[in-house]
Amino acid sequence: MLSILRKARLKDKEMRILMLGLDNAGKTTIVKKIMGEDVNTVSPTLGFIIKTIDYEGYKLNIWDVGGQKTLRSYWRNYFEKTDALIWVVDTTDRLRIDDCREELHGLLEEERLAGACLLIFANKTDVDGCMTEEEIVTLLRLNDIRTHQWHVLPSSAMTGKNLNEGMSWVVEDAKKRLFLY
Ligand SMILES: Nc1nc2c(ncn2[C@@H]2O[C@H](COP(=O)(O)OP(=O)(O)O)[C@@H](O)[C@H]2O)c(=O)[nH]1
Ligand SMILES: [Mg+2]
Repeated sequence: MLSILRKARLKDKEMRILMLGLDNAGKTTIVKKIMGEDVNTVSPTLGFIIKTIDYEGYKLNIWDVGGQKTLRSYWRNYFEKTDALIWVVDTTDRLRIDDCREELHGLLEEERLAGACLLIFANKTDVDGCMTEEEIVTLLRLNDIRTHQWHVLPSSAMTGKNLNEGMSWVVEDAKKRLFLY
């Protein structure tokens, strides 16, 4: 049933993308940068923000949900009908990388996210001393993921590095999985 709904929406060229990760990872800044907005005026997200981006003829509805510990229990309210999950990691935050891994692997067990592909933005790679892509793969145990198609990209919401590449992967993967083309 869900997959039928999904197909119908894809025919309308609409996708629902859920942007999650710990607080301060750069989710809101990434969305702003993609939208061409000023990235120097971001404040912590207390609830959620929905932004619609037109991308290669697709209407991408991006849900940017607050990541503070107190808000994480509300994430599940946003799972329904998600086509893609974008997990944003702060590559400068070594202290919380274990917390980040636990939250991510917990999410992937959610039945309602079963059909979604997973893009991981290893963000803030413009900062010296940040963790490398290889470190992120190891520390987040990405190679253990069997349930979802995943892809990791080093990114920067400041310079815009790999943001378009990421959105493009998400759109291509969603199209492929639905055998519409
Ligand atoms: N250097 C650097 N700072 C970033 C980057 N992305 C976000 N930030 C900063 O990190 C902080 C948290 O960003 P925000 O988008 O609010 O994170 P969110 O809680 O995940 O939505 C802000 O001070 C941003 O300016 C990045 O790619 N590079
Ligand atoms: Mg935010």
